[in-house]
Amino acid sequence: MVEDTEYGARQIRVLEGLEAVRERPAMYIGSVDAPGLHHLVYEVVDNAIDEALAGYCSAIEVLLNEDGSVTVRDDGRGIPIDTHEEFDRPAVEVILTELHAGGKFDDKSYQVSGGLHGVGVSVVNALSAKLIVEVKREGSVWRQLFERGEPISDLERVRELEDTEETGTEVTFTPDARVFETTSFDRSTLESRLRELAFLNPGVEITIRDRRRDPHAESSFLYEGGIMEFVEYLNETRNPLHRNVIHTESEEDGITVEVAMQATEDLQPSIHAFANNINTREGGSHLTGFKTALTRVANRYANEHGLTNDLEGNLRGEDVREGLTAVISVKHPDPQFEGQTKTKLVNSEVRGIVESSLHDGLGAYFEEHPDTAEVIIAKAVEAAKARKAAEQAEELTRRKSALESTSLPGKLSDCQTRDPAEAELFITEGDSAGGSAKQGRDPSFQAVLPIRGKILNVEKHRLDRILQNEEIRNLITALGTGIGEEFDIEELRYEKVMLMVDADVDGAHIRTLLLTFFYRHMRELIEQGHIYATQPPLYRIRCGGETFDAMTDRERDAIIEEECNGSPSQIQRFKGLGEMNPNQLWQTTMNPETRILKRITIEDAAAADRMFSILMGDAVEPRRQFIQDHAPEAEWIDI
Ligand code: 1YM
Repeated sequence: MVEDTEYGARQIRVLEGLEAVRERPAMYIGSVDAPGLHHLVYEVVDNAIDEALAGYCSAIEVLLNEDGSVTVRDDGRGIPIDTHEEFDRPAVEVILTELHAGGKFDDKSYQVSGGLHGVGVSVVNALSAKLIVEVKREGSVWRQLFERGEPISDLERVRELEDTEETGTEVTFTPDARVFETTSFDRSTLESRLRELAFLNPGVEITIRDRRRDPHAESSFLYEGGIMEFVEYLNETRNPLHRNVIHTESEEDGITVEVAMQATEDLQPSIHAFANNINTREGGSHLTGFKTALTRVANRYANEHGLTNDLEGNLRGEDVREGLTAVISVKHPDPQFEGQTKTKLVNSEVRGIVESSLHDGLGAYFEEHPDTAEVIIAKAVEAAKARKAAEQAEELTRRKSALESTSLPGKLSDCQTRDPAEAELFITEGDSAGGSAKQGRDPSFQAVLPIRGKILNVEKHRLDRILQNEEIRNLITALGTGIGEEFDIEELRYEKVMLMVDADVDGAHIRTLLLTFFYRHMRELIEQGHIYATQPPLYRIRCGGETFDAMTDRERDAIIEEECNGSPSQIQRFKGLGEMNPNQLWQTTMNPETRILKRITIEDAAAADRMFSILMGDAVEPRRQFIQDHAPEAEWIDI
């Protein structure tokens, strides 16, 4: 047996060269699109975070350079430069060229970061056209250069340090355009993850500088209060019900558990669970433990103090979580991740550890702060009552739709195919665009559902109220999935659901309302990539018997200049979809051969939550600030 395992391990080792990484990059970093690209930065930053957790590094800098490269720098001990015995090469070279560099590096007991896929910096090297590492250590600066993972120089001493005590590591890499679909880094995507890392690792200062535009544009994140400040940050756009963030912390069997939470007047929960700094979007044992303890402590307190007397039965978990903002962070010496995106924590012992940690911590907090306990329970009781009303309303719609038997909404122009895999639904703004779409479509696989006016803002209403809205009911019936407890993605009637709105502010508002609805009540549709936004052109330009479509003002100018030598024969501006004739609408927006679609994705649930409460919630000031900050770059806001 032992021999077998060793043989297997050696085999794997041989196969897993950096060549394998270049051949199948997605296996190591998830994808070769924008998320995969940004993952490279996180992978390098993770090494610096590990060094901070070991207690040797307090500042990390990320620079977006003008030439498209990224520099990550820390003030830790510097990657070791002495000769690695097994490889007979400098340790730093081994770290950068060997997958999961083995030997003495494996037993880093403090290493809790590790990255989403935990692949290490050699993968970044393999996927970079160029990489430069500079280490300050032992009184000198050492440098080595690489191309596509191969060293193109030895590790060289480049200069002596004035301050011989100075240490640190700096990695500059240029992502390989042969590997990645895009090589341009998005500052706000990086900022959001770096801010999150700063919350999760209190005391570590993380700075990002974008030198591509303004050499001085920089953001710096340093939170001594850790995840308590994370909760305050998430609640800047919400209305807290009590002043202080509740915080509990404990350690058992080398596993640390930390929870921060604050209840708000809002309806949506905003609960984010992390394991070893990784955002476990698919949840897992830590989240389960959290939910169990929260429900149990709330019910016990409520019963002991007679707060649920006018309620039949106990509070349900979802009642207690309504409007709750919480961050759960566990650190585990050997975390196991599973799930579609490897973001579900499956270590089973964690469940009980988190449960008892919060049970004790929150129980004690409630006893010491009865005012806080009471507002939290009162809110949960209110939620329970609304839930019961919603259940009755749902029962009503169900009975109603049963009566109407095959009751697809009258406004839906359905497609002929009954195979969801090839069917598409276009949700259009207003009846006139709906009319054009209905005439312009290919009815064999394209359905059209016009939505009139503004649908209800679901951010501000509970499910019972939402279900009273006819436009929303039509939408739910057309999709076929049901909603709430009954939601079943298997019943989805269309593979692609397209939001087709005008390219103006009203269109953007309707799109945001629809996205809010999907995000809050049918999130799986977004997560599984079923929701798209169509991108109709703004201009049609004619010259020399040819027609060109332009999506932006800049594109229009480029076409006029390059295709029409400065003198087009006609420029048509489409103000709304309704202005296009059915044929134009088909050609520009609906024809799979020529249309441009944008798939809606959720990169970062915490950022998306915040974004939706900023855009759609009650608080006015954050929205004003957001609009002011983003007005110049507006047009499209990614979630
Ligand atoms: C910008 C990226 O990689 N920093 C970094 C990495 C290491 C160390 C310090 C380090 C670790 C140890 C000892 C140790 C790494 N070292 C290794 C290995 N920043 C960045 N800073 N001395 C320095 O773990 O004992 C891997 S990463 F394996 F060589 F020790």
